[in-house]
Amino acid sequence: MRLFILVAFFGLGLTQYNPHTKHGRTAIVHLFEWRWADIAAECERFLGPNGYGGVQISPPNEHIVLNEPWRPWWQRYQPVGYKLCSRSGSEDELRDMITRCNYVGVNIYVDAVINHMCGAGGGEGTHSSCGSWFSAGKRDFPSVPFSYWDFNDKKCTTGSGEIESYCDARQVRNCRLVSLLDLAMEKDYVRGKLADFMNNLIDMGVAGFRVDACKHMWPDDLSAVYDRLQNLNTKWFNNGSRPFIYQEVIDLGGEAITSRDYYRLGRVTEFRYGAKLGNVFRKWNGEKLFYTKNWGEGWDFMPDDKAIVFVDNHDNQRGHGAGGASIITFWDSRLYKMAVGYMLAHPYGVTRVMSSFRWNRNIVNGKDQNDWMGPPSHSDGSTKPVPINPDQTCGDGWVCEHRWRQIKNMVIFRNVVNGQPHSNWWDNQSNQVAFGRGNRGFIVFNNDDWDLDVILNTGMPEGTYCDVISGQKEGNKCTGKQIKVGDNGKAHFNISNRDEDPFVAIHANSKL
Ligand code: QV4
Ligand code: CA
Repeated sequence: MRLFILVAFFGLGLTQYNPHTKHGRTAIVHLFEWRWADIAAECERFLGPNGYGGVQISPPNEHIVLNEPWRPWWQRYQPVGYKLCSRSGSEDELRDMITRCNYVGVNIYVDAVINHMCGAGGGEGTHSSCGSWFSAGKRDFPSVPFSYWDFNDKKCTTGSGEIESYCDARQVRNCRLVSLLDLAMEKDYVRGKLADFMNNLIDMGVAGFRVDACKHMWPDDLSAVYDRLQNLNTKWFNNGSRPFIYQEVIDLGGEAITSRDYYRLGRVTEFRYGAKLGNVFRKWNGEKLFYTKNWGEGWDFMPDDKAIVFVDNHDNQRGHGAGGASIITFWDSRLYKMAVGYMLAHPYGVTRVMSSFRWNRNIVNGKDQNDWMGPPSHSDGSTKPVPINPDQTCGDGWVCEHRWRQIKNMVIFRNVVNGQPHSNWWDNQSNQVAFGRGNRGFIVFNNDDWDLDVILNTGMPEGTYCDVISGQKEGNKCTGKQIKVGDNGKAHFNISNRDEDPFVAIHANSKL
């Protein structure tokens, strides 16, 4: 009984670490800059049926609208207020999306921009996504309302009012990040407005929040806001469920602020994960795939139960934020499929898959001149819908990595092996490795410049399995390679380094 009470108590208290995904689903996808109407359709026609647990959406609240540059994607990281109309659609469309996704068991996580409002140079007028008037110069946002005394201008001690050094925690949290007007979050009034905004979304049925720019907010201020959040809507979630919180903190070491400062509040983005995995698959800095035998905490990443992991995100895929050149994106699709496959096969962390739009990448001296470009849009700046081609890929510049067969099938793999231990590791002391997940799944990578030809212990029951990378099981047929596992659990793998995708994955549900 005592144990039960203890478990029940912690079970409730700790649920901000739990994504509350349904039906044993384990991965979420960031549908970057998608319209609400398209996300609703995607939940029903693709994400639900293929076992995606949730969607991270772009910021849903009112944001600045910029002409120079023309409608950059990052205008949505410059809030003007908390009305719920944005480049992705209206409040009604947002509500409809949340409901329809919930009906098919796909959660919605909101990107919450609460550290700041728009840039100091954002001007004055109604150039905002719902048409609300504001004045950046006067620090006046009447639709909230926020005014001069709700900002940190006086508290920041740098000459420019900007963050000048990341070695000084007070600057990082009280000064302006790239000129963005910094909110005075120690104020009860400001905390209340932020909590109201988030509670409104909880009422509508969202499952949690990706909290933007947490490095720039004091953990105690964040804690005060989170404490005011209601439990999740019981129409969709268990009684007493706390909103899932994952906090954006870019910690690659060497700064005053660390990820650790935020563990007690919720999960935290593990940016070392994608940076290191990029080095490993690119074979930079002498990295080799076989060094990943102790991938996860063994690589000095944060504790497993605190981490949210991803290969790339909307910033570092275009040189924003940090993480640098090693980050692998859809532009390097062959490596990308392997890296995402590795992430999804490995038990560490809550996993997030990126889904991007293409832009006219133009790198000059290491910097992309077009890193600002917004999503595929009409000439009036409105975002284009996501058309689905007959072969199930997306059109009009939407990349839809989450629909790529190899990635989609690895999301299913992760669900099938959920809860199983990392097992049956094998490597060739170079860039060929294999591992299993108990007796439910097995994956083999060949990232060397020669063929792999080896008999391995898979830990799987005897049978013929369909490789879900080169193809997939369709009815009783396999459209890809077939792998025969003997009664001793052993199987023969042959992966040419010239294969379209030099890796193979089998799982309990791909058995023929
Ligand atoms: C510019 C200059 C300033 C100058 C100002 C004058 O850079 O020095 O003072 O003009 O007006 C955009 C522009 C930026 C501009 C700024 C304000 O890129 O040049 O300032 O707007 O007008 C995104 C983009 C930013 C963008 C911002 C707001 O990445 O480029 O800034 O949106 O539109 C750190 C943080 C981390 C952050 C990361 C990018 O610790 O938290 O940088 N990541 C998150 C989001 C990210 C977002 C923000 C935070 C801000 O993931 O997408 O920034 O909400 O590592
Ligand atoms: Ca701040």
